[in-house]
Amino acid sequence: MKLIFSSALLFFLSVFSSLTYAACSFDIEVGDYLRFSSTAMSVEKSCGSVTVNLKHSGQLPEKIMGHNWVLSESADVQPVATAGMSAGLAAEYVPQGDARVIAFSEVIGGGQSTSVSFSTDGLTIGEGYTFFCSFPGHSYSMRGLLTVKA
Ligand code: CU1
Repeated sequence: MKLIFSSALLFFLSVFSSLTYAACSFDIEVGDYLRFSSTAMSVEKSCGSVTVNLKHSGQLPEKIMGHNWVLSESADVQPVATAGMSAGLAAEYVPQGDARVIAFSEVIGGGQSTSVSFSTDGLTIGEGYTFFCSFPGHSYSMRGLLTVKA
């Protein structure tokens, strides 16, 4: 009886965790520090569209401790971040019209929230994607892996 209960519990836990882990909508929090609340995301290609809700729970303004959420192929993070630095805050620290940028949110400061939605059509299962903050100097520590499942 105890074994059946444990198995049922494990089953529900695994269903629950797979539901929360490979989702189509994500809440990510940032603050007055260089870290995302999540460093790994798993999306399903069948989502069609994925939404990332970014919340800055700090107090510093965007000019000093701004954060955004940018997605590119992992190999493109460094060149995109460098180009974003030149683009400046008015361009959300993202190079305009750059095909290497798959999705990006605006830069927000303390107390602000934003969200970005993007299509999963252009994402390839098994490809390495990285999300990062393109505010100057942040991409080294503010980054995480995005995995695409079927
Ligand atoms: Cu940042």
